[in-house]
Amino acid sequence: MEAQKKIWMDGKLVDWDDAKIHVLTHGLHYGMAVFEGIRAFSTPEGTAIFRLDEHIERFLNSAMIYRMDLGYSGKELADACVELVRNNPAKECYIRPIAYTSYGEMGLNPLKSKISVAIASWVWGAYLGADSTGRGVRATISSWVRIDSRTMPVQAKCAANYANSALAKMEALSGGYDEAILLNPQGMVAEGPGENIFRVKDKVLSTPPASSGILRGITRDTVIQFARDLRIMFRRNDATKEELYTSDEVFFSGTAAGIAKVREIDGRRIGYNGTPITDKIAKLYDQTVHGKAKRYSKWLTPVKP
Ligand code: PY5
Repeated sequence: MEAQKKIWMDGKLVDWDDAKIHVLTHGLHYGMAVFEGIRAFSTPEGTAIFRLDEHIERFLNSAMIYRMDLGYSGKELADACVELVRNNPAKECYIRPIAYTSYGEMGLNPLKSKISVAIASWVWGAYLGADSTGRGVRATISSWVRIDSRTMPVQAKCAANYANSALAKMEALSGGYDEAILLNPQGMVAEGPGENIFRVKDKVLSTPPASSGILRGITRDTVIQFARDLRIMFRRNDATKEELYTSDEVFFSGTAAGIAKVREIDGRRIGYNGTPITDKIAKLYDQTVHGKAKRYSKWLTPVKP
């Protein structure tokens, strides 16, 4: 990672190298941290943040679920993201707000800890690599089952959830794949470790419903709105892994990953006859985030002073 200039910490912009925390920070030990992943893109009018309000709303909901009082309003946090990006050199970047239980108490009761909030930004290319926008990535169904909402709230973007994601990711990589696909405890397709998943069968686009135990992705919502506007038939429905294997097209969606094509799942070739629907959506996504689709300019928050 290349250092940027500033990181926002508890209300102030501090120098990149000074954004440090104590090793006994409570959240580091017990996973009590909620975070967001947001991107800023360059547009003809300068750098702009994509769907900032929706990301901040999800951040506040994650904090609320974990009973964390952030001490900042949504507007203050959104303004802090803008201020940070404006003060850092990158024209396109990934933005990571995080709230965590701070240093001071070590017991399992997080309610005794002060909550700290930080926002960092850095340059992050295509999360699943160059193949994700070209010929597609290779995925495998994980032996790890996606966490269940009876165990942890899956809608809260909590650091603890990502232990499950990391296990699936490591297993996929060590098997020679690029990414994992997790099933839920009912055996239905849930999502990737850090991405939602879509499939196309007989010209119908579909994705698992929120009740399948996924994170309700903001990119997922963007794709759903695109499908409506492009008049692509769309359904939210559960799918088994063999329904994925026999799909005409499969792709991941996420802030880090963007629209990432899947070309193979467990040795089964996907997209044999081209990927026209994925390509249409990926193209519109690219135009939208770069401020070249007027209809969606409401989703862009300009960063310029
Ligand atoms: N599902 C999970 C488990 C995720 O972590 C993410 C985002 C998504 C779906 C997609 O959500 P959205 O479209 O709102 O981004 N993952 C983070 C991201 O910034 C972290 C990835 C390392 O993309």
